[in-house]
Amino acid sequence: MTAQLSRRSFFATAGAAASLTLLGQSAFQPEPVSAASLFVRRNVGGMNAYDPVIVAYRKAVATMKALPSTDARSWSYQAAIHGTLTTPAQTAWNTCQHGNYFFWSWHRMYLYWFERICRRMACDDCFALPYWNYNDPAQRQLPSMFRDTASDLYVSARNSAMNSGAGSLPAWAVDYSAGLSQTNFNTASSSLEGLPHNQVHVLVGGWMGSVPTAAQDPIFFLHHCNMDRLWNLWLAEGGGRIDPVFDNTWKNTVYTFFDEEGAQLEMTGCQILRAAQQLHYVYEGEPPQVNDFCLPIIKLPPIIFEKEVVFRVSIPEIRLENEPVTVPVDLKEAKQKISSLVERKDATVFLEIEGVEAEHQPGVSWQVYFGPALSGEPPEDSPYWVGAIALFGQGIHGESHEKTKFEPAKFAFPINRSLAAGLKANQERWTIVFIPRGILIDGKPSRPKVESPVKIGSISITVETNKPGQEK
Ligand SMILES: [Cu+2]
Repeated sequence: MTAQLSRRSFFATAGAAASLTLLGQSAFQPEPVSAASLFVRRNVGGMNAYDPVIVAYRKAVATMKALPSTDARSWSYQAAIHGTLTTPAQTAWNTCQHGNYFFWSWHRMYLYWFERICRRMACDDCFALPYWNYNDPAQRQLPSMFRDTASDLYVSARNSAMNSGAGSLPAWAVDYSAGLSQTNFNTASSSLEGLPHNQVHVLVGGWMGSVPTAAQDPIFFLHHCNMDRLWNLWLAEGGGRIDPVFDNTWKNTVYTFFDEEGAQLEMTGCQILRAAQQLHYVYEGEPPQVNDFCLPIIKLPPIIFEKEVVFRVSIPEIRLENEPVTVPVDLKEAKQKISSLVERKDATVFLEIEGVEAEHQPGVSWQVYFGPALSGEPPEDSPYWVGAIALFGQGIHGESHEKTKFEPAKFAFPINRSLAAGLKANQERWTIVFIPRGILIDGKPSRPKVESPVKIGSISITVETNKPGQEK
């Protein structure tokens, strides 16, 4: 009885918050939350098809699929909010944010309202979305209930080996330590968007590999819960990590969604900073959430980040196809400067790869190596692996339309570790190598065929430095 009462008061609170939103976000006040009204987004690892969370999600998916597509709570409408090629576009369609600093905030809002709709559709007041923790070596296959062809969670438009269970995500594609170690919000968000986010989209493949279809696959929401969880984990690392609460555009840009009644509403960044306090959910197993606030008295960030180009790599025309591509880099003239930067604690050096584009989804990821000339494959734990390129959201001509204009993709890989190792070995001739990669099949690396070659516009070495800003 107590639980039910608190649940009802939760809905009342959330409803009040939603209507205040329409009057302007300044009126929004987070309510204190009691433990009983917190929803827990659980790890899907270890769940089976009969777990109440899975049963409820299945039911929600089936119910949403049965709604007419004009209903904003229907499966197809919800997926179209993320992206669609269907025209004419309805309210809120194609509003997903990729390749910019709204990536985390927009997807958090999207998951929140989607989850509330699922809760209603499943007639399960306790329902919360599960998350897929593919960083756990035991969870690199697609969760089993999503591979059951009789289930509403099954989609045939995926990499067939991922669907059969023979396929699994390789460790390099899901190791998010490089992203978590970045202290600048923009840098961290963009790094984690590139890896694991883009990697998982492209390697699960099929609908997941393309923005206009990705959210039609029920696994999308478990993948994005994990990305949302990584936002909390990133903040919990401390060390000056903070959300862009100093940035008016980030704080006040308004996005449109629909609630479980199908009513349209609007939301801003300031309303979703604190998952537990404002949105009433936590992730199973996460450290205590960090509570950032949009306070008007904050003038400047506690840390100011600045980025500058150190060295432009002169490159030939690069086309990434089925074979590895090697680009020689002569660092002689920049060596002094780079060695001094690598020693600084307040500087991160990046290999920036820009102007990345393809006609269609290549269906492949390129692992990027930056180090001495290679004879054969470097070992998996080589310090010279710096990241991987998988296109999702940006850089694909065939996915642009009048609502989402084409933009080339860009990637920035931290290379301090690689540079330190190379400089220690007194190395002057460097190489960048792009090696096409796919999923593991029966535990062994596969080499899928590249479906659309990738062009690279420019490569440079940049440095991001940080210095203390104004006291809060
Ligand atoms: Cu995504």
